[in-house]
Order: sequence, then C-alpha cells, then structure tokens
Amino acid sequence: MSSDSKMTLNLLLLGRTQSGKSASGNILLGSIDFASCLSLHSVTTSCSLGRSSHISDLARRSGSQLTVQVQVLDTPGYPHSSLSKEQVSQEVKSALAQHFGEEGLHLALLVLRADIPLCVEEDDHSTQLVQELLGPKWKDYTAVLFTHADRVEKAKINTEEYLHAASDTLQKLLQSVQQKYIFIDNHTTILKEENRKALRKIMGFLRQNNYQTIVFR
Ligand SMILES: Nc1nc2c(ncn2[C@@H]2O[C@H](COP(=O)(O)OP(=O)(O)OP(=O)(O)O)[C@@H](O)[C@H]2O)c(=O)[nH]1
Ligand SMILES: [Mg+2]
Repeated sequence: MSSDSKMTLNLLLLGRTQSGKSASGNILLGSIDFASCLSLHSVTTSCSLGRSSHISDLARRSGSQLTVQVQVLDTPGYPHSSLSKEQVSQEVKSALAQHFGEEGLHLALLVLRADIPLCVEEDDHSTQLVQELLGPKWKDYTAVLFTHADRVEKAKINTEEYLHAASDTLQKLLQSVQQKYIFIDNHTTILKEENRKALRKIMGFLRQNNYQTIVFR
C-alpha cells in the first residue's frame, strides 16, 4: 500500500490459452490494453503490464476515500500452443520480479472458462504453475476468475446452481482458495459496472488477507 489515501493494487492473470485472460485484464483496467481475440493459437506470447487510471469511488479507509490504481500483469497461457511450461514459467517469473519485485503481488487470478467443466489434469496444470510461482502460501494469494459468465447466464444457471453442480475438481480448487471467486462477463456492454463489481470483490479478498503481498526478487 503506498499511503493512507492511495493504494496500488497488483494483480496477476494466469490460466490456459484462450480462457479470456487478456479480455479480463481489460475489464479490470477499464481500458483496452491487451490484445484479446478468438484464435486457434495462443495470442499472448509475452507478459505485459497494464495500469488503470486513479479510481476514487471504489473503497474507503479510516472514513476517507481511497484512491486506487490497478496494475494487471497479463501472461501467456499455460498450456500454450508454442511455449513449453518452463518457458511460460520463466517469462512470468521475470515479469513478476520486474514489475512487482518491490511492492509485491496482492492477488493471482486463475482464469477459467465458466462454460467449460474443469477437468482433473487441467487443474493440475494451472495449480502447479500457481504453486511454483507463488510458493507454499499460494492459496492465500489466489482467487478463481470465471470468464464467459454471459454464457452461464444465457443457460439460465445462477451462481448457486453453478457451484452446486460444479465438478469435484472445481469444488476442490475453490475450497483450496477459500471460496475466493468472481464471475466476469467480458462481452458485456456495461463495462464500467462490470469493472467496479469485479474490483469491489477483489478489494474484499485483499481485506480478508490484510492487504498482504508476496514479494519477488
Ligand atoms: N462470450 C464470452 N467470450 C469471451 C469472454 N471472455 C473472453 N471471451 C472470448 O474468448 C476469446 C479469447 O479471449 P482472450 O482474452 O484473447 O483470451 P486469452 O486467455 O488472453 O487468450 P491467449 O492470449 O490466447 O492465451 C476472445 O474471442 C474473447 O472475446 C466472456 O466472458 N464471454
Ligand atoms: Mg491473452
């Protein structure tokens, strides 16, 4: 945290190729910083950092308005269409040290498509990478970000039903991260509303963890 009235929120996006990481990054930043499109190969091949403008209607602390700036690190997906696990991991590790080396990371968002069941081996891929990057305390610093919430809504499944019907693999993952999850519709037309809804939820997760960060050197 930078000062009593200002805060920089450092977020990391991780997840499989084409899960909607870059689109979610754009929603969290409230601007189109990252290339996001449907593709038959992985679109993002290197890490990049996006910064939002200063947001003053998000949170209060000690009775006064808190000004928040969001920093989002977008990453190549894993599994990736042309990079190995070692290459993705190395790329993310050096970007974490470069961008969050001093201030640290508040939260890693494990991006999953809400409209596709989470399978056993896929969960191994993603959680292994998060564990490798964040270390033994990964559960305190990780939340699940479900994209394609619009498709779930279209199927008339509400959040409660969705979580109840989720695969054992997904249930276990959500348990590991202490039920920290958010749903995002990246195709919404009310971008600001989606942005504030997601950021408010994320601020709640951070409060739960006393605004602690993981530092990378
Ligand atoms: N309907 C719907 N489509 C989405 C949503 N989020 C992402 N998409 C679509 O999914 C495709 C992939 O999105 P990206 O943001 O490029 O995904 P990514 O994970 O960054 O992909 P890579 O960089 O290739 O790993 C794009 O066509 C997006 O428009 C969502 O919430 N709803
Ligand atoms: Mg991408």
